[in-house]
Amino acid sequence: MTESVHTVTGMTCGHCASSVTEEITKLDGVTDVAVDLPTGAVTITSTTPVPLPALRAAVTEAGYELVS
Ligand SMILES: [Cu+2]
Repeated sequence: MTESVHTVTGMTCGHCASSVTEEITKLDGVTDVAVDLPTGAVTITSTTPVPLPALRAAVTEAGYELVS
């Protein structure tokens, strides 16, 4: 298992968090996504490391921006 922490901007409520979670969960190998709304920290647990371009695309698809 791999765990990585990223920062997503633009999320303001639980609905935002669940949109981001839903899109990231669709990525290959992702088993868990945890969003900390106040900080925008997104912790992703996956069986293999998630490629950054794929992660960025998923966050963009949800309507937010991956900053790190
Ligand atoms: Cu929202």
